[in-house]
Amino acid sequence: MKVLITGFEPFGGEEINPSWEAVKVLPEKIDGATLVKRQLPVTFRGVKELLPKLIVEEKPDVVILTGQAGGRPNITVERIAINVMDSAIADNEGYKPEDEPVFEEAPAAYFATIPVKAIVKALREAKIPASVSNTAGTYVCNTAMFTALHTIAVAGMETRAGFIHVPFIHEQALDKPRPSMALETIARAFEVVVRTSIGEQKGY
Ligand code: PCA
Repeated sequence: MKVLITGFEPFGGEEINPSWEAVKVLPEKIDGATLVKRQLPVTFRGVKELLPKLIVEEKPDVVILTGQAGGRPNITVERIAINVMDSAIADNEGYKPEDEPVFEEAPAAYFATIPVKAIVKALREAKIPASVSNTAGTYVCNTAMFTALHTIAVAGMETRAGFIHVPFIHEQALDKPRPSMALETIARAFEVVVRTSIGEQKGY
């Protein structure tokens, strides 16, 4: 089994991105599955170019994409990615799309193919606050999730894919009254996500 797990570079004036910080500290193997860890750029163009290449080259059994959702208080497992790029802030190369499709010839949306509900249940059993999210937004994270699911669908692959949003870590929230979580907890959450995604049946 091979799991491609990604985190993002920092964006929005932050010095770190907790998603990549947590991916970095994961073990190389979880329950016999090999982890391929990659950092993604916070650019629409970058994820649309890089992710299809990575998925086609690595042929992972599971793709877990992760990103920061500053302001959310818990781990959120995204249920759906939509074919929209509509951004309130410019990405890391200054691009700020409005009402554009991710891909012209693609469906309106894709459901995650990792077991969303089972993951939330497993996280809660591990004493980690978590819930299902019904929107990954319309910024780069949604584009990454949509791109992964579209690539897999078009290629006819069996690969499961999904997206996990994480809160700020404490170090980012010291000077702002925003919810935060310990980095160790986020890393532990990712281990639970990987374990559940490789073990459970597809579906929600
Ligand atoms: N979060 C952003 C993009 C990169 C990241 O970590 C988002 O939620 O779209």
